Amino acid sequence: MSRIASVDAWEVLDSRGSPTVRVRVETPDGSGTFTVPSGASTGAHEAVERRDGGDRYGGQGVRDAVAAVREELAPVVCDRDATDQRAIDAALVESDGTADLSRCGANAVLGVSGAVAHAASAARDVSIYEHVAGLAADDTRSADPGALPLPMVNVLSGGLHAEGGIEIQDFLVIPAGAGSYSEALETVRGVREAVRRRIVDAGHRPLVADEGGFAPPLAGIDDAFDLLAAGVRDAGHEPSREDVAFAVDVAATHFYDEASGTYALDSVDHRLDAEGMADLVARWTDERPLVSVEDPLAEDDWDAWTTLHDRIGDDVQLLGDDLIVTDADRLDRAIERGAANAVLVKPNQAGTLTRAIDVVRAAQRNGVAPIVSARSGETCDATIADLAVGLDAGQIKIGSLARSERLAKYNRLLAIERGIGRYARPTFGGGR
Ligand code: 2PG
Ligand code: MG
Repeated sequence: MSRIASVDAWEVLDSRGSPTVRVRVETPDGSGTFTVPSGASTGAHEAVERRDGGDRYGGQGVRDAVAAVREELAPVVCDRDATDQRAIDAALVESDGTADLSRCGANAVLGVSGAVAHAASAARDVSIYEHVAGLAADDTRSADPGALPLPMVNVLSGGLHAEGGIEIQDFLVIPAGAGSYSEALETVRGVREAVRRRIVDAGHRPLVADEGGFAPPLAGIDDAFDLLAAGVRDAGHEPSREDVAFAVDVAATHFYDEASGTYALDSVDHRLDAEGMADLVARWTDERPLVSVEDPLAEDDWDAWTTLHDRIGDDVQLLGDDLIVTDADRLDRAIERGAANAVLVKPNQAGTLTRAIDVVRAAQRNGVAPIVSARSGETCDATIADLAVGLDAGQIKIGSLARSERLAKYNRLLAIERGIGRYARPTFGGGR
């Protein structure tokens, strides 16, 4: 028992220089701070972040969300036991009163929820990942933390994260053959550096996008895969499912035209319908060591997801981000329909830590692989690293091995590795 004595909030800037909410929660036994991230390629069904509008920061200010924390949410949680995350999150959701948390703002609600977890772990004198493991314990799961997650790391960026680049948002590598988390980072660093060299040798500048991935001029999707494969070989590895595998985040909703039901993919030179997208993904999985495909179809095209899943089967991770938006009901629906076999987990899509934890546990119980993920707008808050370990998620997606808001999380995992040697070995598409 550690009663919350005070809650403060203020506006800070994220990795894109956009305002975001930072919250501090104090108890007599320990205090904690959490900073809310923010997406660019957001799903329509995410919990809604509150922005001020008006002139400040082009309308992106969060003073109203900060005021909601101080004036509305602080009185709700003060005097409550910080270690009872579930009760606190339920009270926050009830006080907001909307399903998508749009009244106070999901950025206000998650800010308090996250800071409470930090304060509670400080009060209990345990690491966040240990605290989270305790929060996730139930009849089928002990309170022990899990293994270090396998990272999927962005190397080439496009879509809304690199305007003017290729439509596909992320080309990532998964160092499947590494024997430990730290070895995985070393492998990825080698690949990223080799890709950087090739970009420079081709006469381009190795400029990075929102998540630190390179965004060179590329002739098309195959060109991107070829560059990735060449970088892997230059680094002394094999582009293969066993050594360095590939992943993509297509983020297809952002080039989907609802009126015509087609996907506008200039880089393959035409508009594709859902079947055309499925053909494209099937070709990639045949020709490339691709083990994970995120959002290859639009966020509400449920039937097309099921058809694609039936077609490519479970050798590949079919990963729902905008499709599921870390929402328990949409996860249920994806499971019922067989629409996906993996779910991206972003706490700010859900709006509270408890909701995010529940989605991970529901996924694990149903053989769906949870991948804990950062947003494209981040700060040096490293909480998701602890979440991945505490929940034994098995995989994590943070962005590239560049930019301090990304490295803060990779480096947090290196610190956790000093206490936990276990390293996850997921089977892609097969659940866990
Ligand atoms: C995604 C994320 C992170 P954003 O689509 O998976 O890469 O991007 O935070 O912009 O939604
Ligand atoms: Mg995504």
